[in-house]
Amino acid sequence: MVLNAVEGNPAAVYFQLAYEGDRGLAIRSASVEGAQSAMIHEYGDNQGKREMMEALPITLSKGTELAFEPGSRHVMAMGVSPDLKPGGTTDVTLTVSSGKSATFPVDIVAAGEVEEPED
Ligand SMILES: [Cu+2]
Repeated sequence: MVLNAVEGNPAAVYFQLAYEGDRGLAIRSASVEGAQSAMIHEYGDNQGKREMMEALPITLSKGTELAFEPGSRHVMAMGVSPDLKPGGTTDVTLTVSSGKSATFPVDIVAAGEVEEPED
């Protein structure tokens, strides 16, 4: 999770995901411990401008591997607590269409430690 250079602005969360379940499903929502809300974002074209938008449901089937990475899909965390500091960790939870969820820890880093796309 990369904190925003401006405290209180959204932070972006990046990770690799591999799905090995037999049943196909879709990621419905994300939440981040210590953030008031979270959304899954991807980049799309808006009248010739590349910008972030809410992602369509992400489908998973056995063997799916996905990268949440700068310039691509990511979890955007809004209302991040000042208690989340570089060097710490927090938990990300992904909830899927069946209602099941998976929670995993992510490292927290300061803005600028991961290359972000230009706005
Ligand atoms: Cu975003």
